[in-house]
Amino acid sequence: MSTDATLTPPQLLDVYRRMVLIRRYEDHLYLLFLKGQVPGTLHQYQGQEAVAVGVCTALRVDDVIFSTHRPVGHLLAKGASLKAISAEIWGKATGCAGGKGGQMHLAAVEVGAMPSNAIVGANVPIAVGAALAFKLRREDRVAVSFFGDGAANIGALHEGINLAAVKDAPVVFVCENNLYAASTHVSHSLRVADIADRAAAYGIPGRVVDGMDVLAVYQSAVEAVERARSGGGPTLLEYKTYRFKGHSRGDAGNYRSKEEFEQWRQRDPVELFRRRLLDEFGQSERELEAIEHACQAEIEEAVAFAVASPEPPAAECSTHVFAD
Ligand SMILES: Cc1ncc(C[n+]2csc(CCOP(=O)(O)OP(=O)(O)O)c2C)c(N)n1
Ligand SMILES: [Mg+2]
Repeated sequence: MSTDATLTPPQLLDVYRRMVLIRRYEDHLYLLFLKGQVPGTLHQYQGQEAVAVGVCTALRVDDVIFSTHRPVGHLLAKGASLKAISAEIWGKATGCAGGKGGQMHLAAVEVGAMPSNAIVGANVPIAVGAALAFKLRREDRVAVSFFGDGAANIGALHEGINLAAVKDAPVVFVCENNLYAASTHVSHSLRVADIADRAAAYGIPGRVVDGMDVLAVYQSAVEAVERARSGGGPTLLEYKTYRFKGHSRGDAGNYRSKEEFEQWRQRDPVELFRRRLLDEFGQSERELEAIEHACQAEIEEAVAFAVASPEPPAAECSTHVFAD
């Protein structure tokens, strides 16, 4: 099935806005983290923006996404509040998990971003469960599971994808292959060049797509989402991408060569799309700069909100631990 999905000029600019918001927010957090102003740890999304934004642009608000230990990009792409995310990262009462979750446990259920899951591969069966519920209730909704190359060898992932396949569950599996699981290169954990090849074993379509090209991501996601929505069952999409920062706090990424890094940096997804907006889609430099300034202002406002927010009350320490 092939659908030629095109975006209107305002939609194209909104794609750019979300990519810039993710990039600038993550860069800003990184600097504050180095200054010792951000509590906890960070797993950053710079370099992978085209995947989150391309996929989420193919979704409706009431479609749901399930994210990972690297959730900021997915949540912002789905339209989550930057203030609630920031307050959560700062462990404040105004955070999206009341300050109890931190950077790896973000949610914005009101826009379909379900609580992110830091256990590698664990969101796959949960996304399948959500998709089966949509199907049983005859709800016109689709679930998306985001996971990394490192999750591709987790047992629960295979059980989940297989169950989704046999039940024609309305779910899309999005593998962000950024070549590394922490410091382990994919060549040490896989004998196949493409994780998407494994789709054949489940009897579902699998596709390899350039994860640095947001419009290619969008097009492939539209097709997979339409297939899921129309009862055709799941698709396994593998996006070839790269993370520009280390795996987490304090990782300088020394296991990667300068040449490899530079090669991917040349294909910076935000820069690539910016150039296309100017050269191909007739957008003006002024328009793009206005978007960039607005993102910067939103980021500063959100961080100020997080810093000024109150700590969670001590009395709430044991609430939300057991069901009432
Ligand atoms: C089951 C499990 N094993 C190990 C970890 C520790 N861990 C956190 S992230 C990570 C690497 C994940 O790599 P990948 O799935 O490729 O995602 P990426 O970090 O590249 O986005 C590991 C091993 C974990 N959180 N869960
Ligand atoms: Mg990875």
